[in-house]
Amino acid sequence: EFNIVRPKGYTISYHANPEMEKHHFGQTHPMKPWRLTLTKSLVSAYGMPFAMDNYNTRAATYEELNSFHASDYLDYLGTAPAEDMPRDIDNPDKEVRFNLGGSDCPLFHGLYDYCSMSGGCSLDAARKICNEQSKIAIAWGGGLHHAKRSEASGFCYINDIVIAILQLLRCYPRVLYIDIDVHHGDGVEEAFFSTDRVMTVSFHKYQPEVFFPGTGGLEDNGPKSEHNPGAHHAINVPLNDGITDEQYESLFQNIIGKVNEHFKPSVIALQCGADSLAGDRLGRFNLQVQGHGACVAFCKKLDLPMIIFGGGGYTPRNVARAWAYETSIAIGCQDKIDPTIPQHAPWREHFVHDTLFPTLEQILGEPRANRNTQKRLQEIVQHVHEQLRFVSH
Ligand code: V1P
Ligand code: CA
Ligand code: ZN
Repeated sequence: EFNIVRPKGYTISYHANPEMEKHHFGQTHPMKPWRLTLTKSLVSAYGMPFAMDNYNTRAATYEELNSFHASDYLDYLGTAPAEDMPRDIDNPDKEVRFNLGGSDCPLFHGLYDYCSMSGGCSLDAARKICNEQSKIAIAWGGGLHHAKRSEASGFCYINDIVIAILQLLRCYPRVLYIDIDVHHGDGVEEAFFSTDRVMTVSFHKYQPEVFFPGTGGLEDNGPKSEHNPGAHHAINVPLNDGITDEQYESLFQNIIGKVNEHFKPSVIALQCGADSLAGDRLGRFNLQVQGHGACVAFCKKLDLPMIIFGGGGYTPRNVARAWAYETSIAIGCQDKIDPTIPQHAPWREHFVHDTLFPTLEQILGEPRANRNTQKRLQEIVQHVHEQLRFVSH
């Protein structure tokens, strides 16, 4: 039924590597690669693969990872032995190199393969956008925004987004990076601090010393040294607990609409971390599948080529709901989708409620208190507009 006629130039592609999903960070670790399997099975149960080009992606090569990451870091990542217990609990004194082996970034079996597969997934998506074989390329296995050139951070070892954007920069003059994960997209922001060809915009919960990673204040807009073309090209939207769909959508559309007018991107890289949804194990917001998806729909309306990445998301059933719905938005069949999860969907019972759009009451019982005042949200919009006066292409 979703085998709709696709006008030339509107191909949607779905990039995934089923081998990636078999890796485990450890029993108590929040990151569950299996959520990608759950997402794919829901996408398939809805028949969406008929409306897309579907690719089983390869692992990125060492040279490709090396386009961003330092050789000594990659070499260590490739040879560090897997540990069966997180180091800081088991034996706290053992040396930690490159922030590898702590509880956030454990050394698990097949780590290097997992990282290169995530990189390959996003890089394949970027190549399809570069050669114009896809208008929108979906890479739910990517979106690992915290990884630095020589350091793992916050469950991220390889920054597949930076690698994909470096590829886009070979073919497009300007890339707009948007990050709706509940965490600050610090690794991507830092990687492009000194260029005006990439603008980064992250929406996140901000509470330094309390909430990871603690960076991304409203006034942090890139180093303002005299000759830095990248100054003003980092936009941060720091939020408090409990933001609602209505507030988030209005903020997102206002800010991204203005950024689009000033920066005039040639391509969009959208990180869709699903930990900004209500009921996430790590997140603090009250977003529903509809509000999260509205961000994707708004970006699609800008009618630019786009890569859609995954990212965080620690309540797998809600991750699968959001990413399946967002896949339908990319295809353009969201209005035809049956809100009841198909009878034949694998793991149907896992969803608890049989709908794609559970209410806040169904997800949470009692919604989290909303600590975002309209006054503060207006101040944020005001500051962003002022920053954008420095940006004109
Ligand atoms: O808060 C921290 C560090 C550990 N403390 C010393 C500070 N880490 C967070 C990391 C969150 C990473 C999010 C990644 C992403 O943006 C992209 C994929 O979503 C953390 C948290 C937390 N509640 O913030 N680590 C853990 N929880 C954790 C819990 C159990 C086992 C291992 C890690
Ligand atoms: Ca974010
Ligand atoms: Zn996150």
